[in-house]
Amino acid sequence: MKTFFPLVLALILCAAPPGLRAQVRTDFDNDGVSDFLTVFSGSDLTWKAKGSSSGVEELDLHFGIPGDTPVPAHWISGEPTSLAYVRSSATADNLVWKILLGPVSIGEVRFGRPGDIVMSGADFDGDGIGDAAAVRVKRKQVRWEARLNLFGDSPVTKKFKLGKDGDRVFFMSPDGVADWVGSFGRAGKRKSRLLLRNVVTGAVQRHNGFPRTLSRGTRPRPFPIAGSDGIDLLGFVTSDESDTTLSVYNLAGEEVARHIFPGLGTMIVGDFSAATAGEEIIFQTASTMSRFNPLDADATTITYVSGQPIGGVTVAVVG
Ligand SMILES: [Ca+2]
Ligand SMILES: [Ca+2]
Repeated sequence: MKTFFPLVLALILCAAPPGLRAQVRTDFDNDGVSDFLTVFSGSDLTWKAKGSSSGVEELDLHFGIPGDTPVPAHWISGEPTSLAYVRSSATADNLVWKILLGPVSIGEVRFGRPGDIVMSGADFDGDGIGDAAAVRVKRKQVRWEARLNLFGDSPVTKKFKLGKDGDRVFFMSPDGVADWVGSFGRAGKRKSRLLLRNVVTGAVQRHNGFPRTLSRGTRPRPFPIAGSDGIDLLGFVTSDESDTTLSVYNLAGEEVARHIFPGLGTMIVGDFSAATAGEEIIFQTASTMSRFNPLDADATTITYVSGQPIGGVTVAVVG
């Protein structure tokens, strides 16, 4: 079976439609399926991952301290997913990104400023290597700084404006080729709108069809969920006292799936099942864990794993 498996995997990859995003964001055993990554905060940060093929612990590493923001991604060409975190520097006016390059080798990059919203898990130029963004609001404008191949040998920085104060920023792929940065907010009194910008070409898309409720109230931040064609859907999470609701929209502003998870907890996204098309959601409460595929619209209870789940997409304020 050992020799058979890579062949099957190769066939699946070849059969994928052109342009399908090949980047599986947290894959340590390199089988093309996301592994379940958790961190434990103690005297330091302990990272653990269970391999999707082997089911055994692929890693158990101490890296970073509580308060660091985990940003694992496919940062290095030819390597599986690398562990990394962002830390606000007390002495300098910038953020420090650290990556674990080997058992004792740590790389460091300075990018963004304390208080920025930082993003990882994106691939803005579509080369399969992780890119990063840092976002801040100044004079009511949303100012973006993107760093292509952040931990690579020749990173490229792009600066631009997109969106306005009050928007929720994130990234997603509208074309299945590359991730575009997004700014989601109000459009007049009746609608919500999504602005997308291709970081490399500067092309901008405007999608006006979203219902107004999505940019009112708690204004949930959208997050990307890859569909079967590699084009991302938008996930929105809201909660009341007892339940957590995931609503999934396409770019036309149509709700394509909705699921109510009993309880409150943490949701992450990844390609956690090869059996269902596109990416899945994993939802963890204090005592239960389930997996949900928006296209399949079926939720499955899965074996509980403790620790804080870390998805392959991070959008978080650091500082
Ligand atoms: Ca895997
Ligand atoms: Ca890239």
